[in-house]
Formats: sequence, C-alpha cells, structure tokens
Amino acid sequence: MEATAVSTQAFAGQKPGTSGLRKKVKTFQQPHYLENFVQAIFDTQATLRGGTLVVGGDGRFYNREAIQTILRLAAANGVARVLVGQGGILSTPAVSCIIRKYATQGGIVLSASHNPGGPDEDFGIKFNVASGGPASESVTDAIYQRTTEIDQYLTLASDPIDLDQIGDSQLGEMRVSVIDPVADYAGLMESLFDFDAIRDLFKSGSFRMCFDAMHAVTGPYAKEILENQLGAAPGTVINGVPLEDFGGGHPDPNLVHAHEIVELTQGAEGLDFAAASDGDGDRNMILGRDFFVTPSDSLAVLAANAEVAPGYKAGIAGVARSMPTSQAADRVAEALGIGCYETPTGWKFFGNLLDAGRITLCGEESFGTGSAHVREKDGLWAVLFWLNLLAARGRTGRQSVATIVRDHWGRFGRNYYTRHDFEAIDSAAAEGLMHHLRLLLADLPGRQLGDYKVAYADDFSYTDPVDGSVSDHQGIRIGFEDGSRIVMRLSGTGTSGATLRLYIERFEPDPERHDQDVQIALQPLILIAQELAQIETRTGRAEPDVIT
Ligand code: VG1
Ligand code: CO
Repeated sequence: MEATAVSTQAFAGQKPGTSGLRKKVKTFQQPHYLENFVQAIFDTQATLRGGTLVVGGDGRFYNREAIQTILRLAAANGVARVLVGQGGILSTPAVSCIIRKYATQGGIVLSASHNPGGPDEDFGIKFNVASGGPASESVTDAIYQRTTEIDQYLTLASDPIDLDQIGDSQLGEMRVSVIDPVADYAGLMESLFDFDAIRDLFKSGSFRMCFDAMHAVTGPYAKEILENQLGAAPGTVINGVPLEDFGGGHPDPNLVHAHEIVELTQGAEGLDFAAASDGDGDRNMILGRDFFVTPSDSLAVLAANAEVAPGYKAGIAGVARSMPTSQAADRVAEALGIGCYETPTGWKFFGNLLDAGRITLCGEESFGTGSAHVREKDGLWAVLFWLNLLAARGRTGRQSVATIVRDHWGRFGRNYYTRHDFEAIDSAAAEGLMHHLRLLLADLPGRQLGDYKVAYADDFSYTDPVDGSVSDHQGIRIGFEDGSRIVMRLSGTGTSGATLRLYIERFEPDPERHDQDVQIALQPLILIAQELAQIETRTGRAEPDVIT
C-alpha cells in the first residue's frame, strides 16, 4: 500500500481550547477537516515517525469513522504501531495509563468530554504527549500554526480495520493492535487502592452504592472494577452501556445532569454512596446520603487522608488546584507542610508539576481530581479513592461521607463554594463583559464592596515554576481580605457562543456556621459579582443556566 499525498486547504479556527479541538460533528465531517488537524500533529511531532501511538475515544458518534481516518494517516506518516482500544473505546485516563505503561510516543483522544454527542452535537480531538498528559500550550500552538499553512496530507487507500476483534493486523507497514480497553487501567487501580478492604465493605451487605456511567465511556471500566473485581452488587453500575449519543443526555456528572443518582441518595433510605463520571471518564461526582461533596472539598479531603490508600502510603509531595478551584486544599497543604500550587484551568498545566515530582494530587472545581498515577484527571480513580477511604474509616466505626467531610470542615474550616454558568451567550457580549472587568481591576484594591474589602484584583497570569513558561489572561480574580474570592472567566471548551463562568468562594472557620445553604451563604458575594460585571445588562441573563 502506497502512501498518497492529498491536496488540501487550511481551515480557520483549528485552535485547541482548554482541552483539545472541540467542534460540532458537522464541522469535523467536512472533507479534509479531521485529516488536516491530524496531519498537523504528525508534521509537528517528529517522534511519532517510527514510534507507537495510542488511539481511542469515548464512543460518541463519529468515533469509529475518525479512528479509521487516523489509522490511515498514521500508516502513511510512518507510525510503526498503533494501540487502539477495542470498539474504538478508551477513556481519557486509560489513554494516559497506556501511553505511560507502554512508553509510547503519544496518543490521540477522541472526545468532547461532557458535551452531548450525536450527528448534530459535539466531537473533539486531543493530542497527548509521551508523559501521558495533554500537550502543553507550546505543542498545541505549534499544531495550530501548522493547520494554518497546511496544503497536503498523507493517507493510504485501505479497507477499514476491524476494531472489534482483539489482536494485531497490518495497515501498510504499520502494525495495528486492538487491545482490551480496561485491563491495563484496572491493573493500575488495583496497584493503588486497597481492593481487599473495599471488597469487605461491599461484603458487609450494609453499604449500598450506585455508579452512573451516563451511557458514556466508563460503563465497561466501572462494571469490571466495581462489580467483577470488587464484588459490588450486580446493577451497581447504571447506564453502563456506552451509546453514540449518550442516550440523548449530557454526560456531565453534576447535580443537574446526574440527577438520577442525586435522587437515589436522598432520604433515610437513600444510598450510602453514589458517583458518576463524564463522557470520557475523567470527571467524577461524589455523593453521600443527602450529601454532595464539592470537587474542591473532595480534593482537600483526599489530600488530608491520602495515606489510607496503599499507593499514597508514603505521603504526598504537594497539591495543585486550578485557579477557580476553592482554596480548601491550600489549608490542607499548609497543615501538612507540603507544596501548594495554583494553575490556570485545564489539566495540561499540572503536567510539569507532576513530572517534576512537586505534587502528587491535583484537582479542579469542574469535577476533576487526579494524581501522579497518570497525567489526566481520573473519574473512577476518585471513586475508588473515596471507597478506600470509606472502607478504612469503617474499621474504626462506620463513618458516612457526610461525617468525613464535616469532620474535615471542623478541622480546617469550610470554604463555601459555588459556580454559576451562563451558557451560549453572545460572544461579543461576553468579550465585552471581560473587557469591562479588566478595565475595573486597577481601581478595585482597597475598595469596600458591601461587607468585603478588596485585597487584590488581577487577570490571572501563571508562570510555570518548572519551565518558566508564562500563560496570561487566565481569568479575572478578585480577592477579599477575609480570603473570599470572585473569579470570572470564559469557557474554552464550548462549541456555540460563549459561556461565562462565575466562581464564588467564602471561608467560614466557625463550625457552628457550617450548615448554611451554599447559595444563601454566598448571596452577598454573588450580588457583588453580578453588579461588578453587569451580567444581566450585558448578557441579557438574570439567572445562570447551571449552578454547581
Ligand atoms: C472545562 C473546565 C476545566 C476542565 C475542562 C476540560 O473547561 O472548566 O476545569 O479542565 O473543561 O474538562 P472550560 O474552559 O470550559 O471552563 V473535560 O472533562 O471537558 O476534558
Ligand atoms: Co472529560
């Protein structure tokens, strides 16, 4: 099979956002659109020639077709071997795990994460480097630059590869290995957590849980690990079959989109524990009976209790959180005397800190938690960590999720936290709002806004402590003297219009005041933010679309 060069023209707008290139499926279906982007990866990543590449996705509509296209381009561009998940399925953390385990030169993840799937919905593609993590900005910038000048790509004519049959085949000179998507990942989880203790927890019969895979990629992973290996009751995993359109839903594990498990945990008969993951398996939501663990608190609780898990017995080197994530983890880091880092939104910014051994755990408010075991956030990993923690606390007298978190607040104080999303607003209005805020910044420090005095106000800029690279304009931060914060930024993952994210945080040290309703506890700061940013007049929205 001869590689052939196909002439093409550059497409505008192939710039990766917070997590890869995300567009409507219809955009990707334009002739040459996907090919151009993939060729730009091969043109800029020289190590892939003669190397091994991992390919897989979350199973959404267009996944299989895209994989066939990528395989042909990979063969024509001299890739020696591709490892592809059976059925085209690999969760994002599993891709990261496989890249690292087999020391491949990189991987391609096909996903638009929590965005809906289907012919009229979203698709996405992301390149991960040899460390297993999402490419840094310098790499994605180079890929983007290449897409603006590309005039040909290499491919070859071939029949589609059978993605459903595990085993090896040839595509031209390239070997294609269809692999079990779950086995390597499940092995890694077993090496990190006390599976025996979790098995005992399930065996006790008094602990009831549910995992909602939301018809997305984690179904097969959760069934194998939770039900087959750990002995959770059959049926523990719901919506466990990956569907191309995720059953018509948003595979987004939050209180709005994963309401099914919220209901299952309510009331005296509610489940002890429930969790959900997103389209590509990197996000998690953790619930106890009548209790929601915010992702910011989850990171802090895991950091404070990491040594219960065998993989973290020796302690953790440090923690990092994205800038909008609450400062709950900072308090734990301070108490433990370990490093603490604040990075821009997006997992790629944790990569250098993890590689350099400066941090062990990291997380984002957007339902992302992870550690140095891979270079992506990892939904099931977080669920297993919580199960390990519940099992460990069970030995010393059964503690519920709520008890564990309340005890944590008692020790460290509570960071009340919420995020308000205003989705699909007019892009120009959104840019105008951010511009308006930037103009205000210089005058804010020292000003009294209601009960709060502004300590600092800036447009967050991050200097990577490992390689010195600088990332500017990462979101507006307004910090108050009591540690409260207002943060605003525009989403970099949406595919229609703009999404404004407003993040609010307030610290409450007094345990007597840890039981307030979050929205009420934060109401004064929410009003200050709405007024400062002129949200309603500029966007026409009086209320957010989603509150988490
Ligand atoms: C969102 C989240 C961010 C996360 C990113 C990718 O980005 O806020 O924390 O890293 O999604 O997650 P943005 O730019 O829309 O705020 V995933 O699960 O979509 O890969
Ligand atoms: Co995701």
